[in-house]
Amino acid sequence: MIKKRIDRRRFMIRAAQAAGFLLLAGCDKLSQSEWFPRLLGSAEGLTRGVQRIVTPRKAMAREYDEADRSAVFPTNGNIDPKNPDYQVLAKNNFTGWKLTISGLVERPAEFSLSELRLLPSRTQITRHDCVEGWSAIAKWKGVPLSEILNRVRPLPAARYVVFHCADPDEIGRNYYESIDFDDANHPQTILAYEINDQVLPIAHGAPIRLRLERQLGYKMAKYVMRIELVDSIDSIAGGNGGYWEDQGYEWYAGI
Ligand SMILES: Nc1nc2c(c(=O)[nH]1)N[C@H]1C(S)=C(S)[C@@H](COP(=O)(O)O)O[C@H]1N2
Ligand SMILES: [Mo]
Repeated sequence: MIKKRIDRRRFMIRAAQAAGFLLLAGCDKLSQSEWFPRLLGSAEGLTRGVQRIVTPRKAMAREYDEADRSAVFPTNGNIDPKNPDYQVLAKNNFTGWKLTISGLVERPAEFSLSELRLLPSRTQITRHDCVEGWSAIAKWKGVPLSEILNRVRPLPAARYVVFHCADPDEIGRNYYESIDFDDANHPQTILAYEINDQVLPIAHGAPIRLRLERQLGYKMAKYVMRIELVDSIDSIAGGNGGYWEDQGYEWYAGI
C-alpha cells in the first residue's frame, strides 16, 4: 500500500518531468512572460528540472503528532561505517568530531557537536519514505542548515550544498549528496542529532544526518563529516550529485 503510494508519486514526478522537457523547449520565452513563473509557484527559474510544478518548493512537508510515531524506525543502507577514522570518533562519543564547512563561503568554519547543539534547534515529526518501499514516522531534532549557512556566508557563486559522508562502500566510493539553496534554506532542512528524544545512534547516522523532509530517504545523508559549497556538482565523484544519483537515481527526489 505504502509502496504503491510512493510509486504513484514517482510516476507523477516522472510525468511532470516528461512534460517539463516539452515546456523547456520554449522556456526562455515563457519565463519572460508573467504568468509562467506564477504557474510554477516560484519565479526563481527552472534549475535542475521542473519538479516544482508538482508542489511549490517552499511548501512544508506534513508534520505529525507524537502518537503517529512508528514503533520501529528501520535502518537502511550503511549502518556502521567501516572507515577507521570514523570508528575512533565513535569510540570517543564523537567528542573529537568536527563538522567542516568550506568551499564557496566567506568564512569557512568548523563546529563541534556541542557547538551545534548550542545553536537554535528545530524539532519535527515527519515521515521518511525509502525507495525500497518502506515508510516510517519519527521525531527529529537538529540545527536548521540555514543557521549554519548564515554563519559561514555563502559567496554569490555558490549553487549547491554538498554533504560528504564517512561511509565508503565495498569498492571505496564515499556516500555523498547535494542539494540546492531552495532546499538548503527550507525551514525543515536540519542537521539532526536526535531521533525520538534520543541521541542519534550510529545506525541512523551519528553524530549528524541530514533531514530534508520533502525528498526521498536516499537524499538524507547520514554520517555527515564535511559540507562543501560549490558552483557545480559536475566534477564531484560520478558527476550526478550523489551516491545513488551516480547509479541512476533522480537528483531531485521530491515527493
Ligand atoms: N551516509 C549514508 N547516508 C545514507 C545512506 C547510506 O547508506 N549512507 N542510506 C540512505 C537511504 S537509502 C535511506 S532510506 C536513509 C536511511 O536512514 P535510516 O538508516 O536512518 O533509516 O539514509 C540515507 N542516507
Ligand atoms: Mo532509502
